[in-house]
Amino acid sequence: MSQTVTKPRVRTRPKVERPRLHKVILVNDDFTPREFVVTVLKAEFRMSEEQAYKVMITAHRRGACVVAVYTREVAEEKATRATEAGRAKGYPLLFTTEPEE
Ligand code: TYC
Repeated sequence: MSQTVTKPRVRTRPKVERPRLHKVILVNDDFTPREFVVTVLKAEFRMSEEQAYKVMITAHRRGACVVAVYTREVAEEKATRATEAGRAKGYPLLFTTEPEE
């Protein structure tokens, strides 16, 4: 006796998840000159003078400020380069990264 086996007609949709984004955070310190922070923000994060000043002054007043959001690799690369720019001048300027919720 022949049997017909019918597949359940349920489509499985492959789950394609977007990569989690990571924040680059500028941390305040008491030594790095304000103008240098602005210069680094403009160079590394392609910000205008006005945007860079706002981010710098927010970090200065509140202790830290989110600069931008990227994929993990790009966020880490930019944070490292920007931190290194400060270190090259002897400043303790620090950029960190953290995953977005
Ligand atoms: N607080 C520094 C000053 O008064 C300026 C500064 C701002 C340094 C933001 C770091 O992330 C920073 N010279």
